[in-house]
This record gives sequence, C-alpha cells and structure tokens, in this order.
Amino acid sequence: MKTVLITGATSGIGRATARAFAKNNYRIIICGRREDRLAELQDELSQRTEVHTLLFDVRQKKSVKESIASLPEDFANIDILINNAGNAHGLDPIQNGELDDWDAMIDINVKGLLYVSKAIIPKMIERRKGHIINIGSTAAKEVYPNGNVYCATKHAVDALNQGMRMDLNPYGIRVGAIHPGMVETEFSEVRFKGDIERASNVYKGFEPLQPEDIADIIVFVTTRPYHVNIADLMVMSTAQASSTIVNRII
Ligand code: NDP
Ligand code: 8X3
Repeated sequence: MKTVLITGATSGIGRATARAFAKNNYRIIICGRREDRLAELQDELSQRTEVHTLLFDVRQKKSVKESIASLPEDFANIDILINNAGNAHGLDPIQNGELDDWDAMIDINVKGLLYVSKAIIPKMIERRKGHIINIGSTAAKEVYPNGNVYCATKHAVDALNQGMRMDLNPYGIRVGAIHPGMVETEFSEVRFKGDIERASNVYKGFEPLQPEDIADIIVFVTTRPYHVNIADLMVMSTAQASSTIVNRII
C-alpha cells in the first residue's frame, strides 16, 4: 500500500484529493491547521483506509520538521507528496498591497512548500523513489492585474518544480506540477478575508472547476507507470481561456 501526504487537506483541492486517494486504497497523511476538520476527515476516510493527521502551520519550520519526523513507522515512508497548501491574500494594485498579505503568501506558498519538501525529500532519496506534485496555478504561468504577489509566489512554485525535477533526477524521483485555473473552493473567501458575496461572484455566470476535477487529475498523474512523469499540466474550466478571459453568461 502506498503512502501519500497531502498538505492543505482541510479544504478544497487538498480535501478532495484525500478523498480520491482513499477510494484508491492509499495510506493517507492529511495536514492542515484546522484540527476539527482534520479529525472529521480522518473519521470519514478511516472507513476506507489508514489515515494519520498532522497539525502544523507550514510557515513554522520547526513544527513542520518535528511533525513529519513524528510519523509512526507505518506512515514514515512517503511515496507521494502533494504540495497543495496555499492561498491568495488580497487582490490589490501593488501600491495598495498589505505587507501582511505579502508575507502570508510568500511564507505559505513558497517557503512553506520548501519546508515540507525539505523534511520529506531525504527519505525519498534514500529509497531512490518518490513522487512530488506541486500545485501551482495558471497564475504560475501568467500575471493578471492586481495578482502581483500571488502570481509571483506561483511563478516561484513553477521555478521550484523545475529545479526539484533537475536536482532529484539522479535519484529517480518524479516531480511535476499541476496548474489549475479557477476552482470553486474556499480560495476566494480567504483571498477576500471572509467576504462571501465577493468570493461567490468570482464563480458566477460560468461553470468553474470543482476540487474533485483536480483530485481526479492528481490521481491520474500519480498512477502512471513509474517511467512516465507528467512534468507540467495546466487545466482550466472550458469557460476559461486565460486568467482574465472567462466566458460568463450573466
Ligand atoms: P482552500 O482555501 O479551499 O484550501 C487551502 C488549504 O491550504 C486549506 O486546507 C488550508 O488549511 C491550507 N493552508 C493555508 N494556509 C496554511 C498554513 N499556513 N499552514 C498549513 N496549511 C495551510 O483553497 P484551494 O483548495 O483552492 O487551494 C489549494 C491550492 O490550490 C493552493 O496552493 C492554491 O494556491 C491552489 N490553486 C487554487 C485555485 C483556485 O481557484 N481555487 C486555482 C489554482 C491554484 P488550514 O486553513 O486548515 O491550515
Ligand atoms: C488561483 C486562480 O485565477 O485566482 O490560483 O489566480 S486565480
């Protein structure tokens, strides 16, 4: 049985991915900061498979390292790492951006991804196998107005994905990114700091991707024969042609 660790499993894409892996008989480690949600998901998924929860903030490097080091033996050899935890904070022109929002995005989306990877890669190197999926975004490939720092963090994920693939190549470790367009999750609620109406308007007038669509693709990518590495995959709703071009019927 393979073991998968998913960051940001308490919501959206991460939670849907945990459910999809549970259906496919993987041993699952779910991570996040919201303890109640981790417990709820553990209860749900334990009906199907073995589940372990790790409660940590990806910004806290000590706690990331200690949490991952604390994994019981059965869960310690991670076959698949899904670097998914992340969010946008704010959507403002650069001159109006909040420093705290910038810190949050850089610390979570970039440094957090690095801290988690750093804690897991050594065992993958030792075992000469592993698969790392980095969740980027269409914002990793293009910048849109007011997206400045969020787009920069996702461009960094794109660069790190390429760098990891090169550096881990001698050890037979697969590394690839999935870059979703607009997915209806709690993403916009977080971006707009709980303004539910503004958040729901983001997905109005067209059929956005659902987290299950991305989960399905993650399972597909990670179940290819080992010599096949899907290195970089962009996926958008049919109604979306770019970050700013969305065919809305309103
Ligand atoms: P959600 O807001 O629904 O989920 C975000 C997840 O990240 C939550 O589980 C949250 O858990 C976790 N997270 C956030 N901050 C931290 C932190 N400091 N420490 C640990 N975990 C954290 O959003 P999505 O599911 O949409 O986002 C998942 C990924 O997909 C992100 O990287 C996002 O950038 C990317 N993405 C999203 C798109 C979209 O349109 N929705 C499109 C393209 C990419 P908790 O709060 O419990 O810690
Ligand atoms: C999330 C999608 O369009 O807000 O990465 O950048 S978008």
